[in-house]
Amino acid sequence: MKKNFLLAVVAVGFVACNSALDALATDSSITLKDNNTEVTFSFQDKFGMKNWYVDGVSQLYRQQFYYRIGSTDYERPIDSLNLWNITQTSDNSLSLVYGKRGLKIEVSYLLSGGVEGSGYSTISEQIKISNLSRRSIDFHFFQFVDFDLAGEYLGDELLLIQNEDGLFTGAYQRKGNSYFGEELLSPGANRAQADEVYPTWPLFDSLVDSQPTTLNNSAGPISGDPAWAFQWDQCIDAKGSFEISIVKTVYPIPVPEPSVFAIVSLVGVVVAARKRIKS
Ligand SMILES: [Ca+2]
Ligand SMILES: [Ca+2]
Repeated sequence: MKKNFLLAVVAVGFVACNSALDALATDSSITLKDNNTEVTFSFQDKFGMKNWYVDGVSQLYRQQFYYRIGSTDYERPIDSLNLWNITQTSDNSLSLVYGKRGLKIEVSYLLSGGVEGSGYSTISEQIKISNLSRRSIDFHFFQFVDFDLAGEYLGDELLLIQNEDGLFTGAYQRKGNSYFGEELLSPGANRAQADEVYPTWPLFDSLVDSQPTTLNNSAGPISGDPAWAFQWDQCIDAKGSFEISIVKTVYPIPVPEPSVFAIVSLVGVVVAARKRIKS
């Protein structure tokens, strides 16, 4: 009886999975929606997360995750793995399971839009990397993010944040007097790189070339059309796993511009701005 029940559950899950995968064959993206926000996840054009529209304003050009096993191979986007499962239980959530023999990467997204007209929106991401093999693996995980706040690629300033242990725990980006974009990480990344993506994009190129990449730990501040990448270096035990939590938020700058903008004070300004928005 119990066995039959389990078989039934597996069968239902299989049908749902196949249905979602069939849909992907004709439409290689899924768009999440919540309140004032929508964001799109593409599976085949290597843009990953894109088109984060908050009250109709585009804020994110793209985000993609990459991985490398060992120190001599090159990085690959996670969507180069097999897409094993897609689960969407609501308009604002999505879970994707990628894998190949010996490796599974699960990424879950939750979109939390703000009230209409607030300009506020948050995306939470939970990543779980599982080593299915019987040997430990020297695993390297990369995240590439290119915010173009207010839909304009120029005019942004970016600063990456390190904690007292030297781990990178976040990124703050600002567009003049209009918007902040921020990202917080847990655990912090071992390495990072802030770099320009206009008129050339060496950081992005380094993640899609045929050489192993080690980020150079340049944290900014930089201005223009910045982007950043984080790198987690982790030995994952046989049958073990490693999890990463990421929270992104965008919101308008609600206070008059200080007479002299100092990006090093961004953290304090960000906290004040968020309190005002949430109150
Ligand atoms: Ca590379
Ligand atoms: Ca940018």
